[in-house]
Amino acid sequence: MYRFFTALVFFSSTTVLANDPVVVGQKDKAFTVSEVSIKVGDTVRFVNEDSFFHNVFSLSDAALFDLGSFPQGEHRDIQFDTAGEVEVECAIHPSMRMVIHVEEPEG
Ligand SMILES: [Cu+2]
Repeated sequence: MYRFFTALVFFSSTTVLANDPVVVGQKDKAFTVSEVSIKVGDTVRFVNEDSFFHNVFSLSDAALFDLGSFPQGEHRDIQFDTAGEVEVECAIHPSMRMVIHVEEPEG
């Protein structure tokens, strides 16, 4: 029973990560998740759910980027091509931080 459950979870999460963006919200001046694990090649979508602007940027070696600032309801996508740990921040709200673990694909 336990084996079956594990296999099911693995299958569904792999399917989602391979095809669809991993969604991370920005709500109440915070990222909706503090950490997320993805595979190399996956895309993360940042969605602004607040009524004011947010920004998304990272100074990490594995992914150096600045997606700019955007208002409520808008989103920005970014694909991760290098394995490593990516610290993501918002330039407007310094307390907003989260970490993306970009892992090598298995097998
Ligand atoms: Cu912000």
